[in-house]
This record gives sequence, C-alpha cells and structure tokens, in this order.
Amino acid sequence: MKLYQHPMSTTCRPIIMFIADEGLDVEQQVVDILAGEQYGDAYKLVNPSCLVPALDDDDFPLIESSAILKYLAEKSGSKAYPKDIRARTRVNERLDWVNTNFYRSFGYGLVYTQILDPYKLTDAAAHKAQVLMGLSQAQRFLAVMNDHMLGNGATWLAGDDITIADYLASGIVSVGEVIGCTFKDYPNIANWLARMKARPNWQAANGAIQQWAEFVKGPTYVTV
Ligand SMILES: N[C@@H](CCC(=O)N[C@@H](CS)C(=O)NCC(=O)O)C(=O)O
Repeated sequence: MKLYQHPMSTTCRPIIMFIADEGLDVEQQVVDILAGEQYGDAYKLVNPSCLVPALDDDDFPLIESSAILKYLAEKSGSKAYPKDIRARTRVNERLDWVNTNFYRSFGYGLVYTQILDPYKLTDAAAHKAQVLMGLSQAQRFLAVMNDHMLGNGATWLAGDDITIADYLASGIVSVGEVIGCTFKDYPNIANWLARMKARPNWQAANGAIQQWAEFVKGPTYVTV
C-alpha cells in the first residue's frame, strides 16, 4: 500500500498521523506540490485532480482524505472508526461537516485567502472584504465546534474516544497556526487541539506547519 503525500498538506497530515498512531504498514511517497509535481503526467495517472493525498492499495486507487482515512481504519479494524451503526454514523457526520462547512469557511475562507495566491482576490479592497467574509463564516462554524461538538465536557469530536474525525479536523484547525491563530475565544477547541498535539506522533506528522509559518511570516494576518 502506498500513500502519495506532502508533509505540509492540510489533508495529508491527518493520514500521516493516523498511519503512525496505528502502526500501519504503508509506504509513503512525497509528491512535491511546491514544485508542481502534482501536475506532471505521472501523478495525473494517480490522481487526475492533481491533488494529494492519494492511496494505492494493490491497484485499488483512492483519493479524498476522508475516504482514505475511512478505508485505512476499516481495513485495519481501528477503534478510531467504530463499528456500531450510530457511533460510526456520528463519525461520518463529523467528517462531512469538517470537510465541507468547516474547511470551506476556516481553511479556504480565512486562512488560504491570506497566504495562497490562487485563493486571493487581486484587488486590495475586494481582498479585504473576502478575508472578513471568511472570518465571519469561520467564526460561525468555530462556535459550533467549540460550543456544541466540544461543549459539555466532550473530549473528542464524535464520542468518548478519539476517532478519524479528530484526525481530519485537527489537520484543518492546525493550519490556522500558519497565520498565527491561537483560538483564544474557543477554549474547547484550543484544549482539544492541545490533546491532539500531546500525542506522540503529532510533531513528526505535523512539524511542517512551523515551516509553512516561517515561509509566510511578515504580514499581520486576520486571525482567531
Ligand atoms: N478534497 C481533497 C483536497 C485535497 C487538496 O486540496 N490537496 C492540496 C493539499 S492540502 C493539494 O494537493 N494542492 C495542490 C494544488 O492545489 O495544486 C481531499 O480531502 O483529499
């Protein structure tokens, strides 16, 4: 089994950490997305969308971080993807929510509009409005995660134990650290992220966040 990944990628880091935490035997190949390797003919055969991650399990190709996490967890019988129908559906629900509402508003709306050129409007006034709109949408969904999903003393996003929803979500929440987010108004999120960061494989799987932060250091960013 082979994972095509890049260590800075928001959607690869959760899989890299899950593989490490579960001790899975998965070969990993870095696709240099900073140099455009994802658009080369060789990688297009792996993922025609030219994005990482992608998995190849004995000629079964799979793209999409959420699907890859589910596949690896199911195949390895991981407790992080419970078998009980309601518990599993709760995990699926959280994964969908994180991957759509939350990633769109926080990742694409607030973070990427400030540090990734393809997502920035070029007109300065329009860009400012774009970031403020991202901020307001991000705040809306951060409040849901903080007050509802992680409210009432919840330790993890989808029940009493860590699940693959926590892996995916922590990859996305932590990309906020690239622009200096501290989540000070969202203490339940900050504490949950600290729990994820205390896990032994966090730094090895997510260390590239600091590298990315160094690359984009300088401007004052709009943060939460
Ligand atoms: N929905 C996809 C998103 C994958 C994605 O956006 N990957 C980014 C890295 S986080 C990428 O490969 N970017 C390269 C590019 O846009 O050229 C997933 O969850 O796997």
